[in-house]
Amino acid sequence: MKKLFALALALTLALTAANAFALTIGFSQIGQESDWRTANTDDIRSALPAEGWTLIYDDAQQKQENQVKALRNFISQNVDYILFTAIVGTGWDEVLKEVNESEIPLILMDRMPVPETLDQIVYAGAFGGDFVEEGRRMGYWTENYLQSVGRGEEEINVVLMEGTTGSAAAEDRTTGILEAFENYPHLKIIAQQTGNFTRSEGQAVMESWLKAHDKIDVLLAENDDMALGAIDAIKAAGLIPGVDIIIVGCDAVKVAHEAIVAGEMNATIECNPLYSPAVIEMIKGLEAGEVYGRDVIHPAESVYDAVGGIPSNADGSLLSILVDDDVVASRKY
Ligand code: GYE
Repeated sequence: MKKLFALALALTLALTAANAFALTIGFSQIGQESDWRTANTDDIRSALPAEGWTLIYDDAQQKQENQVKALRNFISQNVDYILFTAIVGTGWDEVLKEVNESEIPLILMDRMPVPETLDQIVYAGAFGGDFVEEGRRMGYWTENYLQSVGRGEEEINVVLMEGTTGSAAAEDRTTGILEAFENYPHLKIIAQQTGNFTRSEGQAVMESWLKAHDKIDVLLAENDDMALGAIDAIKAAGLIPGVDIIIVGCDAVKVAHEAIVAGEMNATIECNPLYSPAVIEMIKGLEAGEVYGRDVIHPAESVYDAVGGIPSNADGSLLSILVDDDVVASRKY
């Protein structure tokens, strides 16, 4: 009898332990607009199931209403956690209230809802890039590079290609760029338009700018995909990308590194999409009863370029890293 009891106890304990980790996680992704997004999706979709967890993945195809539907589906399926990236900042109050009412822990990743919404909701944790700082780095890198090539006094025409309108990544990067530019009146933004974070729209917007403006000195693209699309347009117009027009991207995806080595792009500001180690650690912590703060946790990020050593932040302490073949080979995304 004693033996039987011990066996039953051991079995119960084993089942409880197994159950503690048999988690189901709903992941509402925004779409597949860029290399950054592909890396982010692949990372989560491979690492979470590798923990033995079930991942329910939903691709909203760039539509906010699809994300709202996905969140409601996760609630009705009573998943254990919801992992959520907000395609744009506003329009979430109602559905996130429903998530909170369901008491399913919410983990925010990448693009955040606007602060007014964040203030009203409960979330277990948040991970995302420091997009304002990334924008500032685009601005400071540009000025310090121009100074390094003796163009610090010249009137410079800049075109600013923005990401998806209303998204935290685009709005905040623009804020950061404009903040840095305030210090440098010789940098003039002559055109500013969205390329929606895609290569094809980046190409189309650049084509129209090249027709409308005789002198474009610098392109700031809020992601690398748009920069790469613009490079195609610049070549088609008979100009030399990276030489006739200085090109600064954001994300630091592998293809951008290759373009830098090829001399067609000048710099890219890093934005790390690989959140799975942090997300997994947080879920395990939450399972063990830990509590996390409400501040968005930012990964450490660098700046990469074709020359190296360019001061890339407000106090000049962050120096760009020169991209060579070894750096390209070491890129994970
Ligand atoms: O920079 C861009 C993607 O939200 C940080 O979205 C992300 C941005 C990234 O489409 O390439």
